[in-house]
Amino acid sequence: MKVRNCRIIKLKFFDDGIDGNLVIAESAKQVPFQIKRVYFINNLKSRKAVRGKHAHKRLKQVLFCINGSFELQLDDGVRRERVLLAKPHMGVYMGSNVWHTMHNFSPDCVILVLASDFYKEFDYIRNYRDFIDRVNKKK
Ligand code: T46
Repeated sequence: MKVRNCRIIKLKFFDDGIDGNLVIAESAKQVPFQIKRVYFINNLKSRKAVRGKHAHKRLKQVLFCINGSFELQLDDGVRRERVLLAKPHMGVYMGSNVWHTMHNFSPDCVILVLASDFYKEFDYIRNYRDFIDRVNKKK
């Protein structure tokens, strides 16, 4: 991927035919950090729904779309990229200092997130100008 600190994560899965699929994510293996928190987002009924619109100072996450689809927009302050998540075993690793926005959710979309730390509001950068100032300072 062209955005800094981001990459595609492919999980191992077993296609058991009429018995369904089994998809596996292991901490510090396919997921490149120790998982401290898991959360999911569902009930995205409106096509106008938007989530994210922030970056994290230290948090690392891997996002999966385990049902339906959505579009993830990534921005490292220099490069931008849009990724369509539509396969349950295909995730996106997002390191720190990546501005991310999620939209174009299908009505059946379920997003599963594996995170490297507990929820900490002070880790959020919710203002885009502050984000740009921060990434410019790091250069
Ligand atoms: C990302 C997407 C997919 C908590 O209390 N605990 C938590 O673990 C989380 C994630 C949120 N919250 C509270 C904090 C806010 O008052 O729930 C509210 C909404 O949280 P947030 O603005 O983080 O929601 P999203 O869906 O816009 O973003 C979250 C992640 O922060 C983000 O990094 O990738 O989910």
